Amino acid sequence: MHSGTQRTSAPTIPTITAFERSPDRGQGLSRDMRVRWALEEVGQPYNVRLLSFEAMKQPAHLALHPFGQIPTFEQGDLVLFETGAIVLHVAQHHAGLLPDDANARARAIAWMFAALNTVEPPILELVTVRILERDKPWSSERLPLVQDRIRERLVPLSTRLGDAEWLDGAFTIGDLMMVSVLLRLKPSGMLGEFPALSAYVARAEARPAYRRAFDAQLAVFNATQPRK
Ligand SMILES: N[C@@H](CCC(=O)N[C@@H](CS)C(=O)NCC(=O)O)C(=O)O
Repeated sequence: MHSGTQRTSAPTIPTITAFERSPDRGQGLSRDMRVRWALEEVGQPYNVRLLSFEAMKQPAHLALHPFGQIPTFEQGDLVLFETGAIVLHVAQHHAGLLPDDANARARAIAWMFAALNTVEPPILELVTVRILERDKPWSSERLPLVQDRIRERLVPLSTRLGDAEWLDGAFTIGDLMMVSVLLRLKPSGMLGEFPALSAYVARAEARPAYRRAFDAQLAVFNATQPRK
């Protein structure tokens, strides 16, 4: 909860941005999902402003997000971009996603950075090879190299997790971000090589807050589908 700042009015409900029509067809892989999930975990209601690809590159949105991407987070005078920063902000202002103990809190933040800086980059490369570079003549040659780079991250991650429920004690933003990143591997089937990590992801997906966030973003996709 907030401390140290005097509020003259009730805190406003935050607004996040998301794709009007998500390229993943509502599978929960767009990055607004992480922010929705964090907000659901802490019980903070939120509004969503949907954007077309075109609108994301217009000055109005570029004023909020320098790279013209989603998601953004607006609350009162604060405008944030980057999911790591948004999720950390949410966790720092509500109970539930960071431990009280200072060292455990620092470790949870370290796991969040590990998800974003160490595990996500090779996973994004796989998405690039499988989708954006699919038609390139060297794509099939590059694929195994990228898959091996992912394994170099998942083997030690799986070893560290062992048979624990979460990465470091209770569920934290470290788990929320790590699972969000690992979920991007689902379409490739690679997660299946790591039973402990598959079970870890499944445990997170079973959380009621995850389900609510998933259903909310799927409802957006379904609502924007042309009627047959
Ligand atoms: N590092 C950024 C990445 C944001 C990002 O890549 N968003 C994607 C949607 S999942 C996007 O807006 N893509 C469209 C584009 O880059 O033009 C974050 O974590 O917020």
